Amino acid sequence: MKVQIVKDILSANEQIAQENRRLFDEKGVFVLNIMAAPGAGKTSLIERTIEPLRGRLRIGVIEGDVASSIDADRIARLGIPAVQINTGGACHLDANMVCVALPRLPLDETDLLFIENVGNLICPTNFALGEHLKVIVASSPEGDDKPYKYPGMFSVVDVLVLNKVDLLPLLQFDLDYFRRGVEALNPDVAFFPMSCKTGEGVQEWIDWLVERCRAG
Ligand SMILES: Nc1nc2c(ncn2[C@@H]2O[C@H](COP(=O)(O)OP(=O)(O)O)[C@@H](O)[C@H]2O)c(=O)[nH]1
Ligand SMILES: [Mg+2]
Repeated sequence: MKVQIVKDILSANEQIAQENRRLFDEKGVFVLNIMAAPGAGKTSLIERTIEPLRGRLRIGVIEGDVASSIDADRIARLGIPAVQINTGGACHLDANMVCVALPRLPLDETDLLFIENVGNLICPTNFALGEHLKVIVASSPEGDDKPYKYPGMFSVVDVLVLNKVDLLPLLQFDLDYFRRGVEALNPDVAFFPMSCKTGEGVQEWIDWLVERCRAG
C-alpha cells in the first residue's frame, strides 16, 4: 500500500512535468535542471554561462532554495529575469513548484532557462521538472568517491560538470577513479571539467550548450 502511495505522488509529478515540458516546447525555451550538493557551484555555473551568452541567447533563471533570495538576487544583479522558489524545508523542487513560478518569467522572450535545484544529491533525482537536460555539478572538494556513493544521481544526468578543478593540486582527488565511477554508471554523459573561478573549461561548456540549445 505504501509503495502505491509513493508511485502516485511520482506519477502526479510526472504529469505536471509533462505539462511544463509542453509549455517549454511551445514557447521554444530550452531548459536545464541544475543539481548538486550545497556549495558545489550551481549558481556560479549559471553566472559563468550568462556572461558569454549575453546578446546571443535570452536567459531566465528559477532558483530553488529552502530559504532566502540570495541566489535570485545574484542573478538579478546581472540583469537577468530570476524567480526564487523557497521550498520551506523540502529538499528538492517538484514540477508543481516550477509550474507556479513560470508565469513570473517572460517565457515568450526566453531561449534558455536554468532551474537551480535545492542543494541535495538524492531527492531531486526522482522529480522531473519538465527539463530538456539534467545537469549535475560535482566539485573536487566533495571527493572522488561521489559517483560510487550517489549512483542514482550520477546515472540519470545528461551532463556532468566537475567544478573547482583549480583546487585539484591541493586535494587528494583521483580523477581516473572518479571517471571510472561515472563511466560504469553513465558512459554517455557529457563531461566538463571546469573552474568557475578561473574560467578553465567554460568555453567548451558554452560551445556544447549553444549547439544543444539550437538542436532543441
Ligand atoms: N575555488 C573555487 N571556488 C568556487 C568555484 N566555483 C564556485 N566556487 C565557490 O564555491 C562557493 C559556492 O558556490 P555557489 O555557486 O554559491 O554554489 P551553489 O550552492 O552550488 O550554488 C562560493 O564561495 C564560490 O565562490 C571554483 O571553480 N573554484
Ligand atoms: Mg546556489
